[in-house]
Amino acid sequence: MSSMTAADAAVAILRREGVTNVFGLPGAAINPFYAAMRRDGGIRHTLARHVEGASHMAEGYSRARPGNIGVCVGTSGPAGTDMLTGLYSASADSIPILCITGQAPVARLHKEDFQAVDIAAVAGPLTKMAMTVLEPAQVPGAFAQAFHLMRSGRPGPVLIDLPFDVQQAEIDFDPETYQPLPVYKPAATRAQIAKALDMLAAAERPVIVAGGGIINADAAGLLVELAELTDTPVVPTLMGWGVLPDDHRLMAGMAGLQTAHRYGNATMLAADFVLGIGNRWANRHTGGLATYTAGRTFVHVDIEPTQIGRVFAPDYGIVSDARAALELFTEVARERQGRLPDRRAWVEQCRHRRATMQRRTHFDDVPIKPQRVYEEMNRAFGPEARYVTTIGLSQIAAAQFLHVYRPRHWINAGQAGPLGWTTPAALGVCVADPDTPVVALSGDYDFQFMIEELAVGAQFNLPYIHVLVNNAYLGLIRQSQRGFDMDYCVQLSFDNVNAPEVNGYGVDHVKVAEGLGCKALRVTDPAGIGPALEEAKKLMAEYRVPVVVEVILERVTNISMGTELDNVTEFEDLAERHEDAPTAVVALLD
Ligand SMILES: Cc1ncc(C[n+]2csc(CCOP(=O)(O)OP(=O)(O)O)c2C)c(N)n1
Ligand SMILES: [Mg+2]
Repeated sequence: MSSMTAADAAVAILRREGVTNVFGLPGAAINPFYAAMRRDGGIRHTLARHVEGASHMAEGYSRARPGNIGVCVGTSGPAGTDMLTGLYSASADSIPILCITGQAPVARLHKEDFQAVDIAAVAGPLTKMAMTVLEPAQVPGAFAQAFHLMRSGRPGPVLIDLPFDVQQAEIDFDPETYQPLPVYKPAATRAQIAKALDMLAAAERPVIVAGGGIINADAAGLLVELAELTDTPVVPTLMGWGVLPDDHRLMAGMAGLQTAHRYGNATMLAADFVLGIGNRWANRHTGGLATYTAGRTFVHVDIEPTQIGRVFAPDYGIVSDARAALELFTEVARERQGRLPDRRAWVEQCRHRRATMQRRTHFDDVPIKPQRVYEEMNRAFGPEARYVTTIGLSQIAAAQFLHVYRPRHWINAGQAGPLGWTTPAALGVCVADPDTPVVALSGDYDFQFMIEELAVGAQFNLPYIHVLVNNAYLGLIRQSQRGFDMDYCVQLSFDNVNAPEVNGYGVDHVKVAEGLGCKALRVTDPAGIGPALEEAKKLMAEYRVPVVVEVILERVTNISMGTELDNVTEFEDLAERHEDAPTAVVALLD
């Protein structure tokens, strides 16, 4: 048994639990923890420019690779409150991150000490555990429990708050014999899986709704196997996008009100049976429940027991980790080979919808129409690209037009959608996986929210390409204000006295990005997008910093969206010939 500070013990546990990277920003109250990290010497620290940025970097880090747990560290008071948005976003999307904060000394917590805030109480509803550790000897147990909780059941974030004197106190702790706690994951039984497969077999037009839980469980391969064994079309959710490649014959498209395909919604509405796995029936996926559920039978598989029946009552619910369920699903389906229904006609109908119901992307207009940007991105980036984005018309159009081929290659703050998320999350992804090309996508407002984090990419040599679609508008809110017949407080345009060349679009993003140490290009002509993306790849390789490609868009383009799966408004011409949607995965049938 050796004596060490509680902060040393905390760092030793981080190492034993596999942590190699943290994202943070020091302050006086967390200095003992930083001193312990320095003594340890084995943890790489990325210095954020805003503490909220550190929390989203941690999210990006967790989302990029199976098993990763991003850690964000800040001092007492405002550092913790800044990280709340990351905790919310992580908990909403079932992502484990560990947030560590400094705190005022225990004896002064109730004295309104400088930067003393009850962060554990504030973070409570956003985490699986939020704890101010008052006894130094509890520190090892608190950290062990944190990792146990983050990995067990529905994954999610934890906050540990360490008072200054608790960090410094000496405790007895033996890192050599420290053992991570067992992880709890409920598993379906054979009888449950057999019943669900009976229901699938009894249906005529089944689909699988594949959610982010499958990606969390690192079980995308098994999902594809189940779809192929039973010949069932798959509708990925926004969080599940990438579980099967977009060019797979059973990819039926995404369903929903915004981030969805016309053919995805049509197939969903034509289905008579839905097997949901690791999904949560998000309202932007279902739209109105009456339309979503009418005439359909539902089986819902989820790791969190209280998720079953939360949004609507399924016909049958199974509490299970997605991997455990899919292992049994594939096993039982394999045993039933030869006795499963022939789905060829239904699969062909789904495929036909995919080949006929496409939106147009090919526009030559100047200013550029957003659809064209995604067409050019499809050309410039192949299956290896990892897309990172958050919210806005930019994100919605990206989901409608981009192609994703692998799990964790669409990294999106699906439920919380915090503006500013994209840049720090992309940096966290770059730290987690420096070998896979990262392409971030932002609207101008999302980009401006946490623009300072670009300096982190320049300082720590985290190269990625940031496509910035600039309409000088809070575009999504402008579009939603049509319902109020207004265009109020949503304009980002102004005459920039230093940059007349931006023609009234306001912020000169190229200059700001360059000022922060990055490379940046601006494109105003659709023919220039492709060459700019190729140039960006070269600049990224040469300078090893983020490269921003700003595309000046037409100010007003409405993007398809609606209120019900059968009531999505199309604003642009639909594709009629292949040349209208030349990068669509399935060639258009005229
Ligand atoms: C912190 C936060 N505040 C407000 C919103 C609401 N919101 C969603 S999209 C949006 C506008 C986004 O503008 P931009 O990033 O330029 O994208 P665009 O829609 O123009 O493509 C706003 C204000 C939000 N998602 N997050
Ligand atoms: Mg905008």
